[in-house]
Amino acid sequence: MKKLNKINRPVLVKVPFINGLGKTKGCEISPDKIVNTIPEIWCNESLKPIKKTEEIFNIKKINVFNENASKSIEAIFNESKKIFSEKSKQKIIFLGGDHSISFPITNAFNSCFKNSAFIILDAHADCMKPMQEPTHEEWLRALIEKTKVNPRNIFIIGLRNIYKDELCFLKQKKIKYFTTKDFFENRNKIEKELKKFMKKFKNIYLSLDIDLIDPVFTPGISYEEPCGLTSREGLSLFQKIISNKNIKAIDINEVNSFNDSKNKTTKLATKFLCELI
Ligand SMILES: [Mn+2]
Repeated sequence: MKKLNKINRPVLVKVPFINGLGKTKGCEISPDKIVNTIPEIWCNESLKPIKKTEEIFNIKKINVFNENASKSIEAIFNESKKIFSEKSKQKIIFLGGDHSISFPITNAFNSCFKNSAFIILDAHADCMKPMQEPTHEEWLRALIEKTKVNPRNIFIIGLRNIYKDELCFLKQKKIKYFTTKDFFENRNKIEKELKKFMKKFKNIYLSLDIDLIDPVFTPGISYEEPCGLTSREGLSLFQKIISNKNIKAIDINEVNSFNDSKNKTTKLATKFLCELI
């Protein structure tokens, strides 16, 4: 009985990996910081009480080697593949690290689930020309160019500062993307499209870069991009997405604990996390 109970808890995987050419230093300590902040959240927004951390999540950690990106990427790919193949009935949550963690995890997700799809909430497109070991600014392009992920199965919301090359790439690959401006001008239409998208795919991965939110609410990030969503708007969008049963795995990344002030960003990420119980 006890064992069954354990299986039924959402799996929470710490991934303390950074590959941001030094600019994301501070993100590697965030998985521990976020987990340690769970006791500050007494209930989620459905007023479901948050019990002891180890009673609500089945916590795992992927061992990474921040001085060796290629070894780390391989370890994250292999470990997440193992976790996906356990076929948990609950959602699987990964805590970064910077956004580079999403390259090996989404690659593993796509190799474990047929016709998988990806929803990405991010201020940046992360579609710069990838290096051998894709950084947090390149992971999505690497995923499309180096793996079998279908670019038409990608849905991005929140873009507000991207390079010309990235825009060309998004258009050329026919990736569905919406800017922060689009979101505010056509929120209902985008949410309807999102709903349709989520109905179409049985296995969806959600990646949340915390810079979707305005830096006023999130001082603990590596690149500040003004005029983002408020924390309320971001959480409400997140709640709408995770309520869909086709969302099988989620990552929350780019919380930079070194730049944080009064634990604000960490606590916000923890609040997002607690919506998943
Ligand atoms: Mn990103």
